[in-house]
Amino acid sequence: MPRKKTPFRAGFVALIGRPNVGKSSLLNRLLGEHVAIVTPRPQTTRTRILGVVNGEGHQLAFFDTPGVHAAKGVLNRRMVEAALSTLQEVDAALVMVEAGTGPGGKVEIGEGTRAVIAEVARSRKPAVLGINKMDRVPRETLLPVIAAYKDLHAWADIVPFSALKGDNLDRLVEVLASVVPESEAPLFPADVMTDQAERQLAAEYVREQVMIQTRQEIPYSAAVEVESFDEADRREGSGLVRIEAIIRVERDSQKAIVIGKRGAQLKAIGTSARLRLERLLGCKVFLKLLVKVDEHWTERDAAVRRVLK
Ligand SMILES: Nc1nc2c(ncn2[C@@H]2O[C@H](COP(=O)(O)OP(=O)(O)OP(=O)(O)O)[C@@H](O)[C@H]2O)c(=O)[nH]1
Ligand SMILES: [Mg+2]
Repeated sequence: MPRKKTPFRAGFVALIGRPNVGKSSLLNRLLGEHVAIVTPRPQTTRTRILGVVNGEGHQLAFFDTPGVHAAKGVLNRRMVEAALSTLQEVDAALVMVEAGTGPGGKVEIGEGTRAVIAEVARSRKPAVLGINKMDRVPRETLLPVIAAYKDLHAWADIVPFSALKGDNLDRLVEVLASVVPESEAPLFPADVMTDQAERQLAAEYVREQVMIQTRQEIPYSAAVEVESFDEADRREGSGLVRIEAIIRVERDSQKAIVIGKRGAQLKAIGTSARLRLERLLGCKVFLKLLVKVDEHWTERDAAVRRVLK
């Protein structure tokens, strides 16, 4: 008897969860490219980011989303809306939480995480629970974490993994591929990896360094816009791309900090961002950065819309 062919499966999967649980790290790890910026701070991702993963018999189109939090201010509200509205457009959700227990081994599931799970339940989409950062905890502490989450929702499955180390990601992808629909054909051609244009990534790499290298409210007050992206001297695997970008902050005092003493801070931000960009573009990069004050832009609708476009 001829063996029945396993059907091809393809679908959109939302990566959703509280800020800082490792959603963007997972996307990058699965793609093997830095398409979503990652920092140790919460609220790093501001818009939805597509990343397409192709495997044997399946294609998973992930949407990385901003972390869901009790948002204050226009910018943060828009970020949370972007995350939650993504749930309506996908075939399945990967709800991400972090491994780990509180004092005395007690598993604490916060209000925020419960709210995310409630939204996922309301969407009625099949959901997998992903317990990330398993590299940080002894294996035996995973069981009580799984037990605590098990009854909170009718999960399609629960998978612990480490986006950082790559542990158990094969299993995660296998589970996700089993919950997306059968499909005649892939959703995207094989050469599509992300919707992030190089110009956008350039702005994001600069913002990543601002977030990593500055403190207090600056990471949340900064937006980066690429003014020019000149590739006239770019050659396949060599040459030069000239990029000019503006870092917008909300106050004069923030501008002074981002520039630093004799421009030292701005230089350090530029150097780190340039190195990542050179890796992405495969050529030398000349990166010019300017800092401008745009008073309270995170509170102004039109300014926020421009940044999130
Ligand atoms: N130890 C450990 N750290 C991780 C892992 N995955 C992510 N991280 C770290 O967690 C922090 C947050 O990672 P992100 O990927 O930016 O988290 P996110 O969920 O996208 O955060 P937002 O965009 O703010 O919602 C970074 O410092 C990562 O290096 C993991 O598997 N293990
Ligand atoms: Mg993120």
